Amino acid sequence: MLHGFVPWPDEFVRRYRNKGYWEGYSLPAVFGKLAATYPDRLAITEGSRRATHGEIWESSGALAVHLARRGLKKHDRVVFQLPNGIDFFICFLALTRIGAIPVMALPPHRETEIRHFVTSSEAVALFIPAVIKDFDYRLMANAVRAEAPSLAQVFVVGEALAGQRSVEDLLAHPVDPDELAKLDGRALDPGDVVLMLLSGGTTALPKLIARTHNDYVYNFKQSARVAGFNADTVFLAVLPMAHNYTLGSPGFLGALALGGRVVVPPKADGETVFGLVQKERVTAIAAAVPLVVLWLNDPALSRFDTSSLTVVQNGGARLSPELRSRLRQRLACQFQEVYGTAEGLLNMTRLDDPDDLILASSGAPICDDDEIRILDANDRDLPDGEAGELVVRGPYTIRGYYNAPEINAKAFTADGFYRMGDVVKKFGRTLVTEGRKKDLINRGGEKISTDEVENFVLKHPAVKGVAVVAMADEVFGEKACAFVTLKSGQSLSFEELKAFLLEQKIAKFKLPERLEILDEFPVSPAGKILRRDLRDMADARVAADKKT
Ligand code: DBH
Repeated sequence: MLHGFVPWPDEFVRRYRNKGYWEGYSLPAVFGKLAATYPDRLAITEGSRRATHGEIWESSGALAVHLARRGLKKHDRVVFQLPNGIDFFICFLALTRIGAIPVMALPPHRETEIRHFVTSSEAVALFIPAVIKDFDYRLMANAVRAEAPSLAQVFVVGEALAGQRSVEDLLAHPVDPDELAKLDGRALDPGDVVLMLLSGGTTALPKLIARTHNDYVYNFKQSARVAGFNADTVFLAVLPMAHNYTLGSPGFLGALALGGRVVVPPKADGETVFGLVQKERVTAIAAAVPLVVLWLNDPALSRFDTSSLTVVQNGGARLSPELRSRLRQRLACQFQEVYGTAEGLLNMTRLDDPDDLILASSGAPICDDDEIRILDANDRDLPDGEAGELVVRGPYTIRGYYNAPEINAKAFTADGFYRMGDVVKKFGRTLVTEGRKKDLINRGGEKISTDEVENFVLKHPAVKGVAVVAMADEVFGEKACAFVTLKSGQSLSFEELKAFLLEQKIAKFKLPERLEILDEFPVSPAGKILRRDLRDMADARVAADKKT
């Protein structure tokens, strides 16, 4: 077992096995079995490229052998930053087949974040694309490697720089089938860690979420069942495949595991997406608030035949009843709200729920053994219908972050319930999210840690104090607004702040989208910054700007 992983207590291990949630086989074994049974079944379509289960299994096996030869082994952490596509799945499977642990970074992450993932996971390797939209990931990788002694190898999908390895080059060399058989023959412990996800982040730096084969296979299979996925499912993977939602909730792994196939669009606009829905007869899309808004306002939508669609999901941030209803009407398919977290718990509306739940609720847990409670400020249980903090224990919810005992003491209750950080009302098993306890900004599903961004802003020499808060936005729901106090005689423009933050090599989605300079912060009698007042101020100023 990986050191630093927090296991479930024995009693729960027994329960989850006995009830059949933990089936006892590894994540790659799920796809090995599919490849053996249906080698010629189409798995992923990416532009003009198509790959069957057999082809993907073969390539990932060959790559696994090459990686093992180059020293990668069980429990090695590998920061994984690939864009959506066939190669994503081949590389992901290759790593998990040798028991190495992909740490799922996202394409927008930049040097500062990648360095943190490498350092905190003690990664020995990095998987990156070559260049996307003028950004050269290979140069970033070299800069990270120069400062991170653990990072021995960089693997590039595409052309590699000197000292790096191209995945295509590796795959051009055939491998000895015996060598692969030997490698695949080494049984993986299904109770061991298969991958690490990044937390939505309330702390200055994202925490690592270690998920096991047993729990993650259950996560994607069970959520796929709740989404009605089957062998006829054609799943459109439009959001990042490295994110828990599109990875395994149910995501592309859930669609493939139940026998369906996956389509990867080159872009997320209405024309592209619905052109592909028509062409590939897509049945399911995992969307998020900004995409729904974009699509519903796109006249292109009416030009395409979308009759193949059976379900459109929304995850990341709650979708309003109005938009749920419009989506259902425009696309003539069912709507499904997915309220989940990379730490585990997934809630989904059921496809046959009554309309009031489909249109207004946050769904119910996907497993009967998800123990959910709503707690007051003193950790006492609240009755149904009263808003409090949602906490959860269950067969696919972690018992602790990787290697983070101090954080775990706060993020979990003494009896092992994970604190979701959301303010929620419960009605039986159905949940309705109301707000949030933790300090973060939910930018259309993308979680931004205010703490993290404040630390970056504070580095500016003109800045004395800062508070980053959520401001309401029609498309994203929330965006970040930075309130700043300045050192005497200093000035700071919005453009200067943005340029300064970009110089710190962080993901663009974290940048504040408004700057307000204050003489001093509104504070409580105890001297605490009144963030609620700042949020109201931000909303008032946005509204005032709109009028002029
Ligand atoms: O926001 C999330 O992190 C999220 C949303 C929907 C998630 O992790 C998931 C489904 O699995």
